[in-house]
Amino acid sequence: MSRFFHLLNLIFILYILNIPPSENVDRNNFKTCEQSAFCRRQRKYKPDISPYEVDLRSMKTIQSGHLQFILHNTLKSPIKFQLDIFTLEHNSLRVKINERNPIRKRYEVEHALVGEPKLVDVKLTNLDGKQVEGSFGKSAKFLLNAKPFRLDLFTNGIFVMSVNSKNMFNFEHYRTKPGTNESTGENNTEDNEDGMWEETFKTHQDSKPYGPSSIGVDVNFLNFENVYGIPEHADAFSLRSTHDTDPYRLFNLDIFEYDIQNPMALYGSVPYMLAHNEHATVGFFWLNAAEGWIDVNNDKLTVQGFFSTIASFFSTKPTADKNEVPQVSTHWMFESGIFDGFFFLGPTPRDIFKQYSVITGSVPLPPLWAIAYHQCRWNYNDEDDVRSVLNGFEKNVIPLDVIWLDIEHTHGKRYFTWDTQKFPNPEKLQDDIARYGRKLVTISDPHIKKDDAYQVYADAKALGYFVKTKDGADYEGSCWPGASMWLDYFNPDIFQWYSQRYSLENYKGSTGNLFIWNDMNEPSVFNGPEVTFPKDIIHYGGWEDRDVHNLYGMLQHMSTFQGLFNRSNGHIRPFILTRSFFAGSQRTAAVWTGDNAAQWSYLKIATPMLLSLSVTGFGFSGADVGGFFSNPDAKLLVRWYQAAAFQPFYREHAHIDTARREPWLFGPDNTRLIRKAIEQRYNYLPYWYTLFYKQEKQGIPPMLPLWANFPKDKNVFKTEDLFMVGNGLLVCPITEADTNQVSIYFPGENTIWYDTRTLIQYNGSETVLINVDMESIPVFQQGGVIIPKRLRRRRSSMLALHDPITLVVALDRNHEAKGELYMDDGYTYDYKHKRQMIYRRFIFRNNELHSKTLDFTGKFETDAWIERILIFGYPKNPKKVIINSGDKQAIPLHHYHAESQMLTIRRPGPLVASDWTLTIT
Ligand code: NBV
Repeated sequence: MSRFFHLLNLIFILYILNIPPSENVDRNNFKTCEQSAFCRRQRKYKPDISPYEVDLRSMKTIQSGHLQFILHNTLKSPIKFQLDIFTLEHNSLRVKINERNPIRKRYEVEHALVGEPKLVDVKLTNLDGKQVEGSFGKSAKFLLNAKPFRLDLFTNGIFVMSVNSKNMFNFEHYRTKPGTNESTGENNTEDNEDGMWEETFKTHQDSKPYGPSSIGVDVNFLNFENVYGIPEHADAFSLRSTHDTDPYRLFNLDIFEYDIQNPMALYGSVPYMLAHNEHATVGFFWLNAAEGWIDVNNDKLTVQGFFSTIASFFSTKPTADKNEVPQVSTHWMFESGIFDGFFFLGPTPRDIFKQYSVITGSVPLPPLWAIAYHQCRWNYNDEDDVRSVLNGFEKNVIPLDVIWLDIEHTHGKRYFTWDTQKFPNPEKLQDDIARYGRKLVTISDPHIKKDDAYQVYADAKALGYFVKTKDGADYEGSCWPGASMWLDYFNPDIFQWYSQRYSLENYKGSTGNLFIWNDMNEPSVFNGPEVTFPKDIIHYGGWEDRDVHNLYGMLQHMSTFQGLFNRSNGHIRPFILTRSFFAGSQRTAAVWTGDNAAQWSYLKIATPMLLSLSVTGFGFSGADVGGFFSNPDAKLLVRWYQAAAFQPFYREHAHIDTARREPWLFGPDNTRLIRKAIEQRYNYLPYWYTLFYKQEKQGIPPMLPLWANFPKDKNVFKTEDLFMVGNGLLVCPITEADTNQVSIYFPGENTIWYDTRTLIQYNGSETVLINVDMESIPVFQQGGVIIPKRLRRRRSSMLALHDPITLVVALDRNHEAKGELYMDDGYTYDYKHKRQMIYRRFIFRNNELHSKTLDFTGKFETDAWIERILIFGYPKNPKKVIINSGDKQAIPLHHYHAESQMLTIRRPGPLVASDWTLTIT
């Protein structure tokens, strides 16, 4: 009894404090590893010696850079596997392992890669018939050990990764069901293990007609202590050891009210992990779209036996007394598919970003407006509501680029339709929105309402376009519209057909100013097992959902992208936001972290979540500002606006049951603070846009962990409360309510950091207590970097397109700095096809600032000019400043502020597109 009252009391206290109990999610709806039969089997597989052996005599060179071997499981002699090794350009290696003569073909992932990876020659050495060594590229090497099967990888002569050194490679071949007539007669007790041929979870039965098919493998990162990636999890950036928890799960799910700091699956899956230490950054990507689980453990490798023969390759020598080096050992388990592993050998962070983007693609340059500020809510109720929100932005002089409509705008959750009571004239509404260069985004979910009067349903039904049950009927489940069906985008005809729903003709009431949000595409099925598809339903090609599950969301948003692309005949860059994603999704959609909550802890976890996404290719991602569930107080909301102003995708969004929270509803002072945060975003847009351009070209995400810029500074390998925007800005979100001081470690020996607000200078390699108030969060510019900004107030980014530029030159200890500026029309593909763009480099050296083109073929008409140059860390008041541009010379006014060491050059005047030199004497 007293316990009961204690609990009631606690709930009451949480209620008055407006703190929901920390456990939101109903975990019983989702499997643990123990409840997922293949995970259970794989996790406990730990033989002393691996039974897998490579027959080195079977080696065939299929072509230069592609070798093939036969691999045996010596405990199951008739079963043979094929091992393919591909040496790839950019210091990368691909290894495939598949059954040689399977009784059923195993699924190989489509749609994720950009194309067929390019091979490079390999130089082979056969070592005593026991090992094969292959050198390729600039500095990469693999060592294949035959008995047992083990693969070691080296970069620049350093031993970095090892596969199956813990003997956990375990490939479940397809087999006939024991007891059936065609049984191969294998006397294998494992075959009768529970969960191999059927599995029940809650009331759902998985029929498993093909039996066990999972694959497990250990991949170990030698001499590393930190690994990152494998989103999506609401967890730490440097992945935690899963010794005492479940493994990290990769299975696209809609987890209602997800908890933070745990390895549960979320909406998207990217089976890609990076490891970083002061010597190298490396990566491992297992291209597999089935359900996956990954154990992570920090342990030590004892350097004896084989490892002592290669001890000279360790980047840190094993200590004599202990004979040990640290390692992160990881154990990967997928339910089906093949082993298709990519090993990226870096060795620098930049190399890694490039290497992964060569394989899966990079985020294409978004339209400029898409990286500006977005206002969303479930729901803006009708046209008047939308207009009044737009007016609010006018009245309060807050810039805005995009307004969003959630599911209630449709006729009963029938996507591609409008609730005509609430939205009688959507075209007119979009034209009005477009008046200031703004856009509308509408939601389009994948569930199709089962209603013969709904054209999309009726047509798809007639064409047989829905995903099928195992018995061949149309699969029916429930979602927002009630009884629903799901399109099978895996079929190219259906993919095309769905994309055509977005044409202006088919999507009545849409205009060229409307863009798309794909939600619920894991897919979320309210009455399905774990709120998604049953694993035994069938997609195009006869594949079970088990094989392809994590691709479903990606295929929907790729098809949406195709639709918007075709709508403008390939002229205008589409914008799609997706909740579900897989490796490769970054090529066609931005992502957000789904249904977070209005709590400080969710603001805090947004940084590690976005960093994990960034380093795995998702440079265009964000979290709902303010938190989706429940109501943020003003302080939390302001802090969220301030942090997200420096995160790639910047959108305020809230649940239908929450109080309205447009920026002006929290009193004039908070309105001012929110305005200021949003304005900061607009001020830095030229910098952001330049970073997004670099991302398209080089795969470098705009939001970065500190180690990406300071790879040798060990103090930042776990940092997740600070992040960088490019190499120029160090950002410290404030994630606690009453903070008036934060302790910040500034990375980089010899680096100077300038507080962007006070211009106080800090030294790298020092930890400093910084005072904080509500005006802004701490943001520092790195000495040595030049950042382009736009400081004029405008209603939207597109209205500022040709506005003048301010250059902020932060000098390093040698009084030097450099930076870049990219510009184009902000919305078409003309920058690609017609080279209508400007890409410039600024260099400050020997008291001169030069502007030069980085791209001689580019040309973009603009009268944008340099309106102001601010130089931080300038040592003295100069006599004179001269600017030379072409045959013109000018002597602009300058002002020196001795205390802050800032030199301001007013209206220097050259056109952004021209070459010029500023000389200070
Ligand atoms: O469409 C309604 C919401 C949407 O606002 C949110 O952003 C999505 O993540 N949607 C989920 C479905 C309902 C969630 C409770």
